[in-house]
Amino acid sequence: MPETVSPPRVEDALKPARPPLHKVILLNDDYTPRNFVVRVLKAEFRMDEGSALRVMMTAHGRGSCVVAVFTREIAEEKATRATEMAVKEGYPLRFTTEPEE
Ligand code: TYC
Repeated sequence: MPETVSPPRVEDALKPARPPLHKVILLNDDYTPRNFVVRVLKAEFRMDEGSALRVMMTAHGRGSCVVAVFTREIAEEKATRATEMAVKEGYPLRFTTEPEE
């Protein structure tokens, strides 16, 4: 099939660049109860029970799981708030962020 290459549109040069996105990553540990991880995911990331369970079990099995992507500021804020919920309860549960490739 012949490849179609369109010239860049003039409007594209005038559009603001999209901000780079950052991943919020859930880290596994041996001590935080599964139901607490699910509760944090639902509270901070507005996940339903099924999605929260799936993300929690993925981190549990693989060591970590991407929860969601946001702009850097929002990703850091959510990772900090979610980690603080765990700190308050004395659990080692941690969330980190990293730029999306
Ligand atoms: N591994 C924990 C347990 O067996 C549960 C857990 C899952 C903790 C995912 C953190 O990101 C996590 N109680």
